Amino acid sequence: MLTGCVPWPDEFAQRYRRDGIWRGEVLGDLLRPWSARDPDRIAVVTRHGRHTYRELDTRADRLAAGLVALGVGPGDRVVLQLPNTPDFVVTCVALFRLGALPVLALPAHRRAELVYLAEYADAVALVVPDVVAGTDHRDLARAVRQAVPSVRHVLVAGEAQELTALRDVDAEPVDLPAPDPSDVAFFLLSGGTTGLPKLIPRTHDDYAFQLRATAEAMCFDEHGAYLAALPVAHNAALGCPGVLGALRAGGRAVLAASPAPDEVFPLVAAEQVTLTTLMPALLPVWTETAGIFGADLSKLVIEVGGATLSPEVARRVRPATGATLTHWFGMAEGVLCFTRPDEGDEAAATSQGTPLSPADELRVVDEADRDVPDGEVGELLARGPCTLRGYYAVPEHNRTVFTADGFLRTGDLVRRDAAGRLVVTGRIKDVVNRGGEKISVDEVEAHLIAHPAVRTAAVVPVPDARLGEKTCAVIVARDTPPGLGDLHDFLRERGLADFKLPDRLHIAPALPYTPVGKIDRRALAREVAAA
Ligand code: J2J
Repeated sequence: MLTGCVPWPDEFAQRYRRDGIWRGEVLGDLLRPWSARDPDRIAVVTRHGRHTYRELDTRADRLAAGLVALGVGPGDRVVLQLPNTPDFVVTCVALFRLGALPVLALPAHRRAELVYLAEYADAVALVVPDVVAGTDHRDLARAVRQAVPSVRHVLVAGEAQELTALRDVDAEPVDLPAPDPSDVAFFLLSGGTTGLPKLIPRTHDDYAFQLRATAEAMCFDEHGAYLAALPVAHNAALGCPGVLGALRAGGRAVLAASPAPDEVFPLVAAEQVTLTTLMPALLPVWTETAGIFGADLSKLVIEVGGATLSPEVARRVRPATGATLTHWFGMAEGVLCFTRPDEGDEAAATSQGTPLSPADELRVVDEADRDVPDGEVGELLARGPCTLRGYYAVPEHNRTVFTADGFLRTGDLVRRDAAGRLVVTGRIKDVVNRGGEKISVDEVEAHLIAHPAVRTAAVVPVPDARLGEKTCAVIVARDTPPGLGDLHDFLRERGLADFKLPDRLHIAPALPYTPVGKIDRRALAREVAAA
């Protein structure tokens, strides 16, 4: 396995193989069977065009060969920041085929995040779009290349200027040795626990299982059409079953540029979409506007998760739209719990269901790691065939976030309801969940403290009706306190993604600390709420 990654112990790996959970499938084989069987079958659809399995399969082979010619090889890391486009799919599959490892950056990431990811992964290449919604990603890429010497290539989907155009990375297909299915296929970014966000290695075996099992659970097969309304770089839209699972099953992946009703509803109608994924904050928008767009959602199953979903919002979905809701608790780390489409609306409104597979082991524990009785709240610990055994290249961090016997400490508080379903009740990790976008408070605080007028700073969540939570920066100033606008300018200048800019500012004379000298975030959140 790639250095810096933690394999499953042999005993577990053997059991997962023996039980047919891991089947030795490699992700580079995506597109191949359907391209051979039914070449003209539609694989990917956008507002701009339709692409067949054969077309994408051939393009992936040629891109893989072109990457080899550039010197990109097995085990190399490539930071991939592409929006929901066929290029995303083709580039991922090409990298899987040659055994190079995509590191999936989000479209919202800016210079600070891209530099961090490229450095952390020691990436050899960066793949970006040209311009998206006014942001020139080529400028970001140039800055990354300058800051991170390991980055030898910048590939641009679209107008490349002096950089290399992705479309020109093209060569006659070559034979490539298949990667070992137990090895890492790509990296996802963690929503965070403590400190800076970490990289999550996902293996061919474990992700292929996730794609297959989630598709089966959602009854998604070759007749299905999956709508990616969220960024495909996020686990929820990538592989639950998401775009990759849809392609594995021989269905269609419909790529939307955004989850806005005028973007998605025409696609739902034209492509007869059967499955999609949403964050809770968007659900009311869809429920309220489906009628206006005349959208028939009665055949649609919506997976909702990523942040707290209110039962009232959930209960309105079927009456207003006819769609079936499934409620998910997911982590890019691999833990997945969800209600199945046939479990009934009340289960979906009030719980996050049951684990993906019987091989998933979930524990709910108290502060001393003792299992709490059913019905009581505790931290969720998880171990299983697609739950990682260690974050990439952070052995010390791994010692604290995994138990000695390999359970991941999720940092989420949960209980089991009377029917044995999981219910998420809160969180003990230092993350703000802003409508499903995870913000590591340590990361933002480190930037805030660099501001000359800031003596010290903390970031805490504040309740928000639409997003569930927003961020509040609590600042202890050196002299004249900065304004929120100043802080935004400063953080943008430092290259931070917009969704991490604090929504509110609170100036305090000092921060409260716990007896062990950590910032007392609970007390601070109370202080901010009372202000
Ligand atoms: C409250 N908090 C939740 C829920 C996740 C499917 C769906 C979501 C994600 C995802 C995903 C929650 N209620 N229903 O990867 O495949 C919070 C928890 C969790 C963190 C993980 C998927 N569902 N959360 O959101 O890696 O705090 O994955 O630990 O982005 O989201 O975030 P992320």
